[in-house]
Amino acid sequence: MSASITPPRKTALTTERAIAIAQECGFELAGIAAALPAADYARFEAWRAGGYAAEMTYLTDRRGDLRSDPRNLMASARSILCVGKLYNTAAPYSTEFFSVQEHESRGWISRYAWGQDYHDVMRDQLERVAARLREESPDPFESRICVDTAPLLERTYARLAGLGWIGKNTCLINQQSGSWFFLGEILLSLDLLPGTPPPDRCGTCRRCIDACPTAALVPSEDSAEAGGFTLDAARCISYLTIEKRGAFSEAEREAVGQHLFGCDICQDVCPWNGKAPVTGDPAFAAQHYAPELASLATLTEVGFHQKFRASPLRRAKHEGLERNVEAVAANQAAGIKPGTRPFR
Ligand code: B12
Ligand code: SF4
Ligand code: SF4
Repeated sequence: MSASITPPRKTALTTERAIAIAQECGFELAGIAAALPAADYARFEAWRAGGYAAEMTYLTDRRGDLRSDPRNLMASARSILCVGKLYNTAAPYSTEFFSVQEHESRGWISRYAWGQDYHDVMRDQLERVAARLREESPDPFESRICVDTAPLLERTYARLAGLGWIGKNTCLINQQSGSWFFLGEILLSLDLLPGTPPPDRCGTCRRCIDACPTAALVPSEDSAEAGGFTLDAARCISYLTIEKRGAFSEAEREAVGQHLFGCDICQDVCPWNGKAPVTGDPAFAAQHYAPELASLATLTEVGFHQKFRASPLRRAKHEGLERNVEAVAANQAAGIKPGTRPFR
């Protein structure tokens, strides 16, 4: 007669195990934050009340209000598994690239948009993490994946989870990894022990403030800590070239300089990115970063969708990219480079 074997009872999922699973699934950074309202929501309120959200109505209307509590996204949420995914590659920084004269006929696409669309890449990997957590947890649980577009204060919860501090350039910076990483989250109905935010390491540095060509990093009225800077989207090249719809004013057109999509300057100059590690994920290999304008000027609507089907450039739409190409071409013809015409 053979003895029946009882499988060992699974032990409850711990923070350490959840972090290890996230790392095994391709996220270099991971940590846990409590799924509770954060004091930072007041910063978000002050920011949008100050008019710094420009025309991003998804931040100023009721969809923005949902950011007050992560449980608005999933009522049973108890913890947030916050992850960071590196996207840096060995290709040059925009600040170096445009110092070379023969590159002046090109336009800049920002670093985060050189490979595949991170929304898709991160969501697939987060689904794998959620499946692994389910395999290992003795208890059933609810979960919800967020990447960028969900109404969640992603930098706030990533900081609370211990992934980095908020720099004066407003980016989340990690002491070892710099700031070239995307953020994503899984809301969990499990109780996991939260991490601890690291200290601010900007100190007296203000390179990003001084380098921003449009003076978009402005003193923040709600925060005297960390140098107290915030971002005025209406002045930011990233906002103008990605989020803004419709024609540019002359000042906006001059402000974008050589930027076709997004802007990297305030991260290029950051000393914490001086030796930033590069990603090993082929999804983010540089497919394009400083195209000749001529190669984009003749793109049709159909051609745009074929070329950028799986790229973050989809966000600007064909008409947005067309506007940006025309702006950069006009700036090159007039000899306007970023920083030569402050946007004030
Ligand atoms: C709207 C938006 C933009 C806008 C506005 C950016 C901004 N700084 O607010 C524009 C279009 C300009 C933009 C640009 C970029 N973006 Co963006 N964007 C967002 C989005 C959708 C919302 C951000 C938001 O709520 N802004 C309002 C301000 C008030 O919030 P916040 O900057 O997040 O600040 C919060 C905390 O950091 C904290 N906080 C702020 N200051 C301080 C100071 C102290 C001392 C403390 C303790 C806390 C604190 O309180 C704030 C409120 O919670 C997030 C995704 C998300 N769901 O959060 C991505 C996100 C912030 N963007 C991202 C990226 C990659 C970019 C670009 C690099 C893309 C590019 N190359 O062009 C640039 C970077 C420009 C910059 N310097 O921020 C990443 C940032 C990753 C990181 N390591 O920080 C995110 C998280 C998307 C993602 N899922 O990866 N973006
Ligand atoms: S992304 Fe560019 S324009 Fe925007 S704050 Fe940074 S340096 Fe300034
Ligand atoms: S450039 Fe300096 S001040 Fe700006 S985010 Fe980096 S360390 Fe902080």
